[in-house]
Amino acid sequence: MSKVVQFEVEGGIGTIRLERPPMNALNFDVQDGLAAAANEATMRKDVSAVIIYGGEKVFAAGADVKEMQPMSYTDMVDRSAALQAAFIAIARIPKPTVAAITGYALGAGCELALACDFRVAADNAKLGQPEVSLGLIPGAGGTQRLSRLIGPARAKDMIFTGRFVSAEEALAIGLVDEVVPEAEVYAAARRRVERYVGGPAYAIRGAKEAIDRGLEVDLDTGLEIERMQFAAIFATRDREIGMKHFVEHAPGKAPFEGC
Ligand code: CO8
Repeated sequence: MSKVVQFEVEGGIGTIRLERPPMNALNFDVQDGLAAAANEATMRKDVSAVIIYGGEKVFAAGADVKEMQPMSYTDMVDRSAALQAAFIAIARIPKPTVAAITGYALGAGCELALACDFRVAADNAKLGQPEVSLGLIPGAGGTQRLSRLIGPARAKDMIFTGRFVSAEEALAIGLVDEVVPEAEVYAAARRRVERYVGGPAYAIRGAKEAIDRGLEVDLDTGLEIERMQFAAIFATRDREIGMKHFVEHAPGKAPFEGC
């Protein structure tokens, strides 16, 4: 178990908790801990949804600049692959994921939130991709996931300027999905995903894979991914349970088994 990334499960919801005060700077240990936690969240049957949380004051202020500063080009060629692999592991958790954002979500911190399905932010949160101010560009998915989420022009504005975006603006441009008082962020994130506990896990998984993989390809290929996922779902027990319940009773509230 990593010291700087904890993984705890309660009531069917896994929480990946960053524990590197004061700013949860994402050093190599944190990056490796995130990859391990993503793997555990993926494999555990008792986990239906995942929250990524940095604590009550700050989500994460980016990669560890002090650790990166002495690195050479070849050091970074090697390390950047591991960093991207960690964030891809988070993005590929086949269950609903939500980032619970307090305080700063900057650089790789913002990119970590972008790797989740949803983002709940504190009303005083600040999000940004300030890498240009260090003479860098985003390196953990920011140029790709941010552009896909909020559109290329808004992403370019954030990335070219490096400015911090308030929670209010983030909500307006679709960078976050919900804004709540700081003290309520974790509870709001739990509320957002607890509806999936006891749900049709493989239908949700199939839908997530179809949406995420489909966004990476042309429409025709995306529709084919959807069609294959749709047909495959017919092999699940929950498909039988859900349709039988509809026919014999009414829509909704089917007693799914998660298989
Ligand atoms: N890395 C390392 N240390 C940090 C970081 C960071 N990203 N952010 C803050 N700290 C440290 C500060 O140096 C300070 O340390 P100390 O107490 O030893 O001096 C401590 O945290 C507290 O920070 P501040 O005193 O600066 O606190 P403020 O409240 O004044 O400011 C800010 C908070 C606004 C968050 C400010 O610290 C800041 O701007 N931080 C840097 C933000 C940033 O530039 N993030 C992007 C980093 S680059 C990146 O993420 C690239 C991703 C791809 C990398 C690929 C790698 C493989």
